[in-house]
Amino acid sequence: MSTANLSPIPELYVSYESAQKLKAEAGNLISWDLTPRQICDLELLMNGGFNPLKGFLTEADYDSVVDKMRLADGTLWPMPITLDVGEDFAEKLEIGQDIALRDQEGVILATMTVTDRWAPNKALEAEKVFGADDDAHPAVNYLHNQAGGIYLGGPVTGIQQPVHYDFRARRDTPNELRAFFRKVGWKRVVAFQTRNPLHRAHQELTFRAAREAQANLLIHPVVGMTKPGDVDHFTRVRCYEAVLDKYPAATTSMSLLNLAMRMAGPREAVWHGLIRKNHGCTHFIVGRDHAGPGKNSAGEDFYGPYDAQDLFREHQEEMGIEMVDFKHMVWVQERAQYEPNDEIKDKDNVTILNISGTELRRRLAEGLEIPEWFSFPEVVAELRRTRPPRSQQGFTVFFTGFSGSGKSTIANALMVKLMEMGGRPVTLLDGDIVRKNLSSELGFSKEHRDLNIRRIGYVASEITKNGGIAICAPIAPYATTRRAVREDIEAFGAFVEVHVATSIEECERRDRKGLYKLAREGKIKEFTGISDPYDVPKNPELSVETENVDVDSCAHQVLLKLESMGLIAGRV
Ligand code: PPS
Repeated sequence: MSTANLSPIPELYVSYESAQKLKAEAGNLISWDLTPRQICDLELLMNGGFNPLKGFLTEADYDSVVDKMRLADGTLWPMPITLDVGEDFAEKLEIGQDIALRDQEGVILATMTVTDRWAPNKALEAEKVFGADDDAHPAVNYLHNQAGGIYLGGPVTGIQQPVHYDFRARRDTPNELRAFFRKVGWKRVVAFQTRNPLHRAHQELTFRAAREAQANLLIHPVVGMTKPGDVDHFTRVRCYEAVLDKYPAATTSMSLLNLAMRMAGPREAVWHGLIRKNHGCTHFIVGRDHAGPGKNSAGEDFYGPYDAQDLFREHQEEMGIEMVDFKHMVWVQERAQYEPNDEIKDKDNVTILNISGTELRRRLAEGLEIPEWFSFPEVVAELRRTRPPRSQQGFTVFFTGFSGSGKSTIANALMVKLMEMGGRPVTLLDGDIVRKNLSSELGFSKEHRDLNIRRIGYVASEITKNGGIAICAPIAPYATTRRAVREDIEAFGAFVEVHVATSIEECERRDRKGLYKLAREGKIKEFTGISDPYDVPKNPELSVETENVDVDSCAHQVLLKLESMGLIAGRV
């Protein structure tokens, strides 16, 4: 019967005195401003959550992890933990040089000796680690569209933990948890990883897992980075706190983990297991489609539903943490209790009820009832507070199309119609208005266009977050940038992409501003559709034709779409 070895594990921090000295010296080093994901990784490197790693992976370790889930010395490690930087920054460095790693406010958290610098084969990393080089996978999208082109590797010296102002008492380092388990005498602990609010089915399955493993229970939610679109961690932690009261305090505890998830399914499950082992746990619950990233660009699942359990089982002995497989719990109405779906013998004679994540989101979005058997009233109240019905949430309508396609005209008409309806403030971020007020220094290179669109996206996401309606009408020629903006906005409300599909020939024929003529004469360079690319949207929420259709009808089509999406109701 496995019990935990709860002696402290190595951290990368130096003593308080050394840290003060090092911090002063590090002020003179070239410094790298860490991205939010890198801050999460660094925290777990420094506090031993990623033990046995001693820093960001070297090239040899990276190659080996990508290829066979092992460090170069053969130790099992499934996830490349790499420090990605831009080429300009990488070029400034000498091998062997120390750099300072700063958080986003400029606080020095650590130093790193750069022993390795290389340009990774990202397509290979995507294939091997995430199973496909497909941007529909959130981590592959991150790899190609957000991560820098160069990786730096080398040992890290920890100066201080990243600062968290929220839920401080609920965050524990591996050694703090180990000390807690020692103190309360918990020798067997089963960890439950989650990125979702907990409902009654989760409570039942965690009870069962603890009973099966004869272990205490650690609810160990991820509060670092999860899947884009997830419920924000502030709401989730308030939900967890409400549910925690329903567990016996003597056998259950909760701690928050500042992990940046990759949604890498099977490899992620093994990684999660190793992290929990480092936090002093002996058992780990692995569910169906653990850390699943959703569908690929062909509409199919990236991984098989039990791939994660299979890979975990294969390695659990070596990992030193045992898997408890997650049962799919369903509500049996006649017996008024949750039971594992595959253990119900009298399926024909009983009523089996279940509400999927998608169905729950729909009910919240439409303000429909959420039954008592499904969740706890406190959890539902929290979720309703942050997710009011769609008709009361903010949203963004994002028009895209060629210059002169009619974006601004339709956007203006839509704005007036929405203002006539009332209820929510409406802001128009038209291409020309934005270029005048937010982006006056920018031109039309890819870099500048992207910056322009990211700025629009940022403002629209703030408007959406605060319950308003943002109408954007730039050209926005690049699909990856539009996707990035969509992700930023969907964290707070709906993103409605409207392709104003006027052909380039028609736009040129209209040539309202006389710009096409100038572009043809070569007097305007990089002109979209003439001498610069435009990625036609593949799956916009709506595509409007403007040839032989009046503006009022086009704007009305958008209104109908908004209505069908539940974003506007009879009386707002
Ligand atoms: S982008 O690509 O989204 O940043 O462009 P946007 O901010 O919407 O600006 C487009 C307007 O700028 C004028 N203009 C050009 N468009 C495309 N290519 C080039 N090189 C260019 N130079 C100037 C043009 O009038 C666009 O106006 P709209 O409102 O789209 O008709």
